[in-house]
Amino acid sequence: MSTHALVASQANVLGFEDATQWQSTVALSSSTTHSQGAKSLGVKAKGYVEVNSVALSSLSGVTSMLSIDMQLPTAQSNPSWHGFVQLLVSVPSKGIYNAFLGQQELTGRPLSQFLPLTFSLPPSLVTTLRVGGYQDFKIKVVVNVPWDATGTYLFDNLHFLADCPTACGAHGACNRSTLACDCNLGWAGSACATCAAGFVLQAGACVPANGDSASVWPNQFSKASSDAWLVAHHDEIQTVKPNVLVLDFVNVSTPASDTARVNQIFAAHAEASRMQGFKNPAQPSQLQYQLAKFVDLRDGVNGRPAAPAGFAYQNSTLYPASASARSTSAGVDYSMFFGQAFANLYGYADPAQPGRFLTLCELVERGLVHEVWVVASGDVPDAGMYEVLESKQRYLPSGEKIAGSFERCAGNGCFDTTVPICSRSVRIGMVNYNRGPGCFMESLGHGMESSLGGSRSPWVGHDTIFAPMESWFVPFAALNLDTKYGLPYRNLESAYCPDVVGVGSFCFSYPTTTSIRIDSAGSITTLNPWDAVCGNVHMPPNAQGQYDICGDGPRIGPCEAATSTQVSTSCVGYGRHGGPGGADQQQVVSGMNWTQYDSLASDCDGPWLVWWEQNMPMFGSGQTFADGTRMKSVWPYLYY
Ligand SMILES: [Ca+2]
Repeated sequence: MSTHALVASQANVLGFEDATQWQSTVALSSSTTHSQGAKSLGVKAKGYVEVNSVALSSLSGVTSMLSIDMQLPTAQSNPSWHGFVQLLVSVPSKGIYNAFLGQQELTGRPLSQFLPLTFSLPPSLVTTLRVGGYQDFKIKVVVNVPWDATGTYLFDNLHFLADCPTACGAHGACNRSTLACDCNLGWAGSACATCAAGFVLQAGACVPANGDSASVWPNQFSKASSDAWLVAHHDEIQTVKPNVLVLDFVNVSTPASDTARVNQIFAAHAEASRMQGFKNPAQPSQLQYQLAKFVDLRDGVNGRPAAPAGFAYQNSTLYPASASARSTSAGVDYSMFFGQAFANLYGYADPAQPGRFLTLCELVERGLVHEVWVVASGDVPDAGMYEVLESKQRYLPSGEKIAGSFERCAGNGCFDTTVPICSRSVRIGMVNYNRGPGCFMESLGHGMESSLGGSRSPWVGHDTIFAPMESWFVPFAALNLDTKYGLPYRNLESAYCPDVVGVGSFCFSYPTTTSIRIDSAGSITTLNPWDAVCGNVHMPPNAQGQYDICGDGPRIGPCEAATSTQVSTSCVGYGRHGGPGGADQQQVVSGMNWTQYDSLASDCDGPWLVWWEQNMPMFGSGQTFADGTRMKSVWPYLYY
């Protein structure tokens, strides 16, 4: 007879170093693919499987959150459902039987890499586990995956995550990355016990100080971008009327011509913000730009001298760039737009100080200006501007601002560190005076890809700005091709699509309406089914390459029915669940769907973008995520 002392060390069991300390009805194994220690536990799961630990005595390091790393196998029998994992805890001697710690969905998660899954312990369980005096703690991992799964699921590194130094109370949750409390909207402080700036306590709730509801923004309660009111009242906002400060530097143009161009851009957005206006002609415009002021900064006007003889540029001497920046076609100095010299040119008197004028930050903070559109010429070499830049306030998922955290990149550029950071978001775009309204619509579209796309912004990479914006925009704009289709890149712009001189880059084709053939530098991938949903600024769902808004290859003119590729997408049905089993309904589209906007938003990708934006979630569109929660309107988000 032999006896085995039960040597179950907490670290070895929870670290999955020894497969014999776990039991299941399916085969368990040890794998050297691990995220902790030397080994992980392999589970040959199919359907519903339980994996149970041996008994452990009084645990150390107990906190209110457990994390486990899991790796999904590459082969997935059901691409639309990967399953879920649950954790349950038992300590029979303390009267705890299968206490449920939560469930983590696996669908949509990346394959073949360890993912941390976290689970919360109720306070009473934390207390019991900390007090100790038990030898019968067991943890159960429930793995529920497709019935015909073939791969091995790996588990590793089950451990308690550190708690925040202060309890986060009823109005927040501990952020395990920062070990600080993430407060709910309206709440602030280390324990989320006080009202955030802009909110007041009313009947136990923190409500916006400027509290009442309104269907139009800005309004008497809220005027400035990044106002807490916008977040709290988002779903009531039917019409957004942002104030645009237009700065015209083009010596070779006229205010009449440039004002006409600005009005065309306003009109294109008025159309693009009509909810599916292509089929609902009576829908109102939800984005109605307002001209705050047109500031004529040309030479030879407003008492200023004409440009010197032989002046080499089409943009005036006031254009904010040094002589060397202009002669070398470097960038303009954006900080000058924020300085007092330009404040004097804008000409908004400071009511508190006679003779002084408000700076750009002050105009933004008062809600007098939400965007700056610089009308400039790009026809003669000069200091350049980015298509669009934005300084954008970041938010916690709850909608609470992250104090002092601003994303400084948008489109394909970033503000220099010398550019002041206002206390609220501000966007500065460059309108090429000699192009049609579609080109600036494209520039603003790239700004949307950046702010709404957040961590999956297709151009300059950056972090999340506000997670709920990404949640609907990323699938809408086909910025999730790695997780959705297992492609080695997130978006089609990232496929390696070499430029053919004089022809362009066209490496996507559509063998059928439901499939795509991708030629990434000779590496061919065919996907069927394929659904680009609404695509993005450069890539309509039928594009053969970037900028191919008819889906007919090199651009030669208006889209034609005979040559415009037809594809099946769920763009028009996005978030509307009108298809079989609540899926989004698909329909066949081509460039003929948006060629009706050729004259409204002429040039660049304008016609396509009008149709693209019409399909975005907006007031009254009723679009929802799979779990039924509302996809919030795009327009207020632009001024968060
Ligand atoms: Ca391990």
